[in-house]
Amino acid sequence: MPQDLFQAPDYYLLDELLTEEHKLVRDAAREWVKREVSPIIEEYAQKAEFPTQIINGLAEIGAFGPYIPVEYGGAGLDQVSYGLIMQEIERGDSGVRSTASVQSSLVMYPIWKFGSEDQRQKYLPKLASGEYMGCFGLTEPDFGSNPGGMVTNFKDKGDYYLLNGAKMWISNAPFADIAVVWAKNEEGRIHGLIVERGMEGFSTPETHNKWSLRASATGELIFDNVKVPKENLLPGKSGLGAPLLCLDSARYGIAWGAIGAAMDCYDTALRYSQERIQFDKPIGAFQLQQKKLAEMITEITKAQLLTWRLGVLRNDNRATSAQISMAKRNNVDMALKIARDARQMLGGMGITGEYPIMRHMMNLESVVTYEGTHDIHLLITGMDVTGLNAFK
Ligand code: TGC
Ligand code: FAD
Repeated sequence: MPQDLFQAPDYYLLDELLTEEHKLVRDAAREWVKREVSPIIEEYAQKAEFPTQIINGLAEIGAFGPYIPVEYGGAGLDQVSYGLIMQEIERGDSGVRSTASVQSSLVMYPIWKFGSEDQRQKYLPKLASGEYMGCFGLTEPDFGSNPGGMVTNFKDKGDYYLLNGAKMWISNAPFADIAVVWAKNEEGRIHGLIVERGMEGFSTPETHNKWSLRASATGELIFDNVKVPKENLLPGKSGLGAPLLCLDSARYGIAWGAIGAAMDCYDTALRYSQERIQFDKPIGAFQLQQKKLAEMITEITKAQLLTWRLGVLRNDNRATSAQISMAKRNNVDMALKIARDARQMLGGMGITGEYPIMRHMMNLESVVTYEGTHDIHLLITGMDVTGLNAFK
């Protein structure tokens, strides 16, 4: 990829809504992405490999547990800072943001919120530093949008729990040291269990041939009579609401992250439109190309405002799950449309790895599906405003 010349659009002067700490955190993440992610990410996406050498850097910019208290190794930041870090990382690549989202919101968050003090002490500092990497197993081959139907289960064997079943489409699975796994007990109640690599009967085969999120490692989790120590059960919360609370936090991060991908596509297309000459004029002088750019910056600005407000509500513990669904759905859809338009603006160059747009576009096809599909989030909004359930 050519040199990373990214300049973040701020059409409505939204920087004025940020604190000095927000800007410091964001700028540190932005500089790190320019230095450590942009120069290598295309190569890793092409070879379908997660760049493990960036794990320490992710930990250093506070991307692992930004809002987890400092006493557990987290950065102790607020929700807007968390969002800004996700925005900057996804500006580099959605797959890298995935790794950070899973580690923070789907592994550290449940251990922090539903774990015992011993579990917090044992796992959180190592997850914050990147010494341990984690993954989150909710989805199963036959239960994606409907995780409540899961069949992965555990039985109480006195000294330990015996875990059986399989999870599919699990980000970070191939290299994770631990997995937070959601499974049903003998009464059919969902609980979270911490499964460690090396436990007998536990394997994590990698999923190959993805055209999307190629720089993120995805795999299965297979449990064949795995003996899980009883102290590895998360004691603080059970039921589907427990994993869904983790998803609230991760979906919120994705709402910010998608803005990052959209900004990168817009910024690339804007610069190209000023440099590329056709019919003796920069293509940015043609009305059709201006329409695309004007609509992009309008949608980015609307998403920035929506998401900043959601961050403020989350800082006050006032954001609802349905509000988070609206932002995740809107922002990912917005980013995907911008990526498609931006790709067209680059003509043939848009399909090459010389520019980041095609990679963002392909990545966003996963982002629009995971953490609740576009349709599922629409149904959540529909149910919230009507009070009527259209899922079942
Ligand atoms: P339903 O009966 O509505 O609810 C069951 C219980 O959960 C509570 N609840 C929530 N709690 C917290 N946050 C939320 N967002 C919640 N939504 C529901 C609810 O109050 C109830 O509690 P209780 O105490 O009454 O039992 O459940 P349902 O079976 O009808 O399903 C609802 C539905 C469809 C919205 C939900 O299942 C859903 O969101 N499905 C989508 C599944 C999904 O998002 N999977 C994501 C897997 S992880 C992933 O994709 C990671 S990608 C990572 C990356 O790389 O970034
Ligand atoms: P399905 O649920 O089979 O949906 C298929 C289609 O049917 C969709 O369009 C959906 O919107 C629609 N549909 C389903 N139900 C309804 C309904 N009631 N009304 C109308 N339409 C409906 N999961 C994890 O647990 N951990 C991870 O780390 C993780 N990482 C992932 C990484 C990648 C790259 C991908 C692609 C997925 C990942 N997932 C992960 C799984 C992801 O959350 C699921 O793919 C997602 O929830 C959708 O499930 P599904 O693929 O089984 O689709």
